[in-house]
Amino acid sequence: MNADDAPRCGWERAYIALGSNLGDRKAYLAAAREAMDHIPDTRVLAVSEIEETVPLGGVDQPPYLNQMALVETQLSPRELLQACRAIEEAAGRVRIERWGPRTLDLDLVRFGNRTIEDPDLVIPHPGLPHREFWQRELTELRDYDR
Ligand code: A4P
Ligand code: MG
Repeated sequence: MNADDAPRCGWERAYIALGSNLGDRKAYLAAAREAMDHIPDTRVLAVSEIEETVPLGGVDQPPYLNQMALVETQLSPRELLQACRAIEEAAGRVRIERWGPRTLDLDLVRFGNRTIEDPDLVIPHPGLPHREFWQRELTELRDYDR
């Protein structure tokens, strides 16, 4: 049995990173927060401040607005990832180039205490140790995660 198929045990807490560097960035983040609150069996408990960050990954692209959301969910990690992808698609996200510019990117950073290493889902997100802004945002939300 892989970790994602483990029986559900009620509500679990997960962190979702929001990022946008194309178009009306603030509006994309606002729409994503609203849409996340409408994911079935999921509620947004708290969000961090929005911060503007220098693009990582070596592709020449505009600066990002980044934000972190703490959610509580009864979905599995894979179901939550699928819901996030549907929200990205609704924001008109087109995947042209890996690490490249995007209207909206939603990454699953943590999911409870789970560790998952599947080809299409890695938890905690492997970018976490390298992204200071994610670490700052997680620290900001720590008091809500009890
Ligand atoms: N995937 C595996 N694990 C996860 C996870 N925990 N959360 C898979 C989300 N997705 C996960 O993602 C590529 C594949 O990763 C998916 O098929 C999914 O199954 P994608 O969103 O299609 O492509 P991507 O976003 O271009 O690639 P990736 O590797 O997710 O890049 P990142 O880490 O999202 O980086 N600079 C700043 N300042 N701020 C940013 O937010 N973001 C990126 C994108 C680059 N530079 C940035 C920022
Ligand atoms: Mg991504």
